[in-house]
Amino acid sequence: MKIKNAEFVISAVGPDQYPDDALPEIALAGRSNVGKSSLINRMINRKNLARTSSTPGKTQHLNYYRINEQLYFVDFPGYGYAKVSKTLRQVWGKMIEQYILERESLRLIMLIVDLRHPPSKDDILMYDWLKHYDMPVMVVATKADKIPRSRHAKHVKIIKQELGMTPEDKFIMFSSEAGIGREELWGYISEVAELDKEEDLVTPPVESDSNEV
Ligand SMILES: Nc1nc2c(ncn2[C@@H]2O[C@H](COP(=O)(O)OP(=O)(O)OP(=O)(O)O)[C@@H](O)[C@H]2O)c(=O)[nH]1
Ligand SMILES: [Mg+2]
Repeated sequence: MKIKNAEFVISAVGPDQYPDDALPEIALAGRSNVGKSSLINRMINRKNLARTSSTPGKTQHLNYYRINEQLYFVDFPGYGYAKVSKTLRQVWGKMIEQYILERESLRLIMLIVDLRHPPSKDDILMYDWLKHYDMPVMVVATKADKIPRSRHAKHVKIIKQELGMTPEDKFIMFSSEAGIGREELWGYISEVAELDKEEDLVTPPVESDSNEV
């Protein structure tokens, strides 16, 4: 995927603010600090378009990023951050639930987990909930650079097992640091968002002047 253009569009607090151009949307869910914003940055090869931080809970709204005028990444607030008040957490939960269940242009939810650790209780709840509603979901296990390659397979197995994934369920190992999995993930996103891969290669036709006054 050739990134021609990537821009932050809006930090939305509710449906009124979601873009209305009906481009396919790819959402990122996962616990706070797992690496959602970093994954977006790696996908578009920009250092800091999506705000990242070592302080968890930084992303608090639905942050929309438009890529190549073709699709949106929608960065969710991370869950499981203890310091955020319960009321605020409930508001977030409602916003995300409503978005996931009602948003027509939503094409894929990437559940981002940490390859180093077994999925958290919240990860399992989230995955079960998404499967229950038959949502298009995939699991991306990130921070793969943090463990030696020889142990990748073992960690992948544990994550798949704990989440109760079946062989048909989509899974990709990733690293925002090292770029592992980037091409594979773009391949899958292009498929689900029905992006025309040829489009990258085709130069837009030059309009002829002859018809102009
Ligand atoms: N080594 C390594 N570090 C990573 C990777 N992905 C993210 N990080 C680090 O993990 C921390 C959190 O990353 P973010 O991308 O901000 O996490 P987030 O999920 O967006 O966090 P919230 O917005 O708080 O929900 C940052 O310090 C990143 O540099 C990765 O693949 N490898
Ligand atoms: Mg973030």
